[in-house]
Formats: sequence, C-alpha cells, structure tokens
Amino acid sequence: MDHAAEAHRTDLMTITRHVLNEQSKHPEARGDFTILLNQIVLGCKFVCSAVSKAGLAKLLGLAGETNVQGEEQKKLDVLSNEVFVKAFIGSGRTCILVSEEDEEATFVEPSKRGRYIVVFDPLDGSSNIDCGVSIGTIFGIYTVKDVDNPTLDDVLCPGSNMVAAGYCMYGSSCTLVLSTGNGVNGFTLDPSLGEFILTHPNIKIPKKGKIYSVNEGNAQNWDEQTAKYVGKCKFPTDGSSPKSLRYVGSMVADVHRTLLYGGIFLYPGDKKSPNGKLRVLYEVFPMSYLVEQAGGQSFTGKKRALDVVPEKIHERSPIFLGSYDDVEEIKQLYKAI
Ligand code: AFP
Repeated sequence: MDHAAEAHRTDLMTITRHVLNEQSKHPEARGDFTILLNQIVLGCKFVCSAVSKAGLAKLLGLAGETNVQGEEQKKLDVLSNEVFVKAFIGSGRTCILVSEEDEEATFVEPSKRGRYIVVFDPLDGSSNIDCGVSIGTIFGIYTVKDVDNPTLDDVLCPGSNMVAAGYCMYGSSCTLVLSTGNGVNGFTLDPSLGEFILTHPNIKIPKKGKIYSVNEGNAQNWDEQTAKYVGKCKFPTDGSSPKSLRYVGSMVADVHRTLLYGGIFLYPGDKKSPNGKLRVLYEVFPMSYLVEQAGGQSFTGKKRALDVVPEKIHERSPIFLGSYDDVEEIKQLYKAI
C-alpha cells in the first residue's frame, strides 16, 4: 500500500482551509475575507447545481429582458446574479458590487457594509448554455479606502489594486481557480462532499504554448499586428510547428485551458469594435490578475492590462493574455508599428 498517496487522499485541503491557512500568515486579518469567500463558494455551488439541472428544470430560454450590453438574458443569468448579490450583501463584508447584469453599481446600505468591493460576471458565456458547453463565473475583489464613504473611484482604479480574483468553471467538472496575490490554486468540487478540494496547487502557466485562441471570424476587421501575429501562429517562419487553434467562445473555458496548457488567448480590438468585446472590470482584470500570478502576461495592445484605469464600470478593452513568451511576441509587434 502506498501510504504517502493514501495520506494525501485522506488529507483533504478544502478551499476554506486553504484560505484560513493563508489568513494565518497575516496576524492582523480578522477573517472577513474568508467569510466573503464562503459566499462566493456558495454562489458557485448554487450556479453549478442550477446549470447541471437547467435542461431538466426548464430553466433554459429567454427571460424576456436584455442586460446593459443589449444582450439577451437567460433565466440562469438572472438567477445567478440574484444569488451572488444577495450572498454578498448578506455577508456584511461588502460595500460596492459591480455585476455584468446590473447597469449601475450597487452600494450596500450602511448597516450591512464591509470593506470589500466585488466586481463579477455571474454567468459568463451564457450563449453557450443551451448546448451544454462550459460556462463560468468571474470575480475580482478590491478593498475600499474609507468604509464609511465608498465611491465609484474605489472601483475605477487599476486592476493591480485587486486583492483577489478568480473564476469558477461549470464544465465536465466544477473548478474554482483563485488567487489572493500569492500564486494561483485550483479547487474541484467534490459533489458527494459539497466541498471544493485543492486539486491544482500552485498553477504555473507554461512559458510558451502550442495553442492560440481567438474568434477568427472577425479576421477581416483585425488590425495589422493581430493579423500578423495570427499569421505567424499558422505559418511560423522560425522553423517551429504551427500552433493549434482552440476556441470555445466562453472566456472562462478558454482562459482555463490557457492557464493549464499554455498558449495565448486573444480578443483584440478591430475596425468594428476598437475596444474589443470583453469587459475590463469583471473579465479582463480578474483573468489578467490570475495569468500574471501564474507567471504569464496580459497586454491590451497598448499597455499591461492591470495598469488600465477604467472610466466606466462596463468599459471594454482588447486583451492578449497567456504564456509569457507568446504574449511577449505580440507586445513586440505592437511596439514595432
Ligand atoms: P456571452 O456571455 O454572450 O456568451 O459572451 C461570452 C464572452 O463574453 C466571453 O466569455 C467570450 O470569450 C466572448 O464573449 C466570446 O465572444 P465571441 O462570440 O464574439 O467570440
């Protein structure tokens, strides 16, 4: 019997235990973050369960509303948003919430206020729901400067101000990937226990990858640099093999694969949409934070993504993120022109 393996199998590192371990490194910490994280975990479990039962429960279909980006909302978007908003407010640890589904930021009433700000997309990739493709929740967390006087300026600041970020992917398994600024860890939901267990400790993105991930249907509108980069992925001139193309169309799934296997994910700006499609606060920032924490890079075509200072809560930005060397290559192309 392999006792080492057996000990490992029975010593289950749950996400709460992991965060409490991290917390113990900061004697001044009062456990507020652990309480907030428990609400994120609860929301993710709810959404995971709802997504897996969506077909059965006849939850699919349009809710008859559109969100602030003018996209059709599905019932699951509405449900997921409500669950997260109520969980965050109920935790007593948040003061401002910015959700993809809500036009305005939510300012938590003074009696329920705490020092954390959460920006989140409760159900990203919702156009993939009906065909059972992986979708996810993305979140970023900041702290407020003055808990008695939270303002939008506390949110409209560089992504590098985040204190934590993560996503939960509802796929063939339910995986929550989290960084609190000290590396990246992945936890998989054990449905029989109802617990997220550490399965991907200290994720490091390969320095260079063999995959590129982009919506090539937009190629006719790309700028010269993006077109040149993708051309090099397909027809390398340095004797290397062409990269493979993988594109789910669900950012959580595409970034998750990029974190684990390496390569590059691109959603560039183009002639039709100069700022691309993805939202700075709750897509670009959290994913850039995770990729940097895993040793990769994230670039907007102009600067490091985490240095962007958004002017509006639903602002969009082009994004190139992934393996360090792959992103470096596209940075050089943008520098050269
Ligand atoms: P939906 O939520 O409308 O499905 O959009 C998903 C998303 O915001 C992101 O998850 C994908 O990476 C990206 O859009 C895909 O966009 P395209 O369909 O334009 O490729």
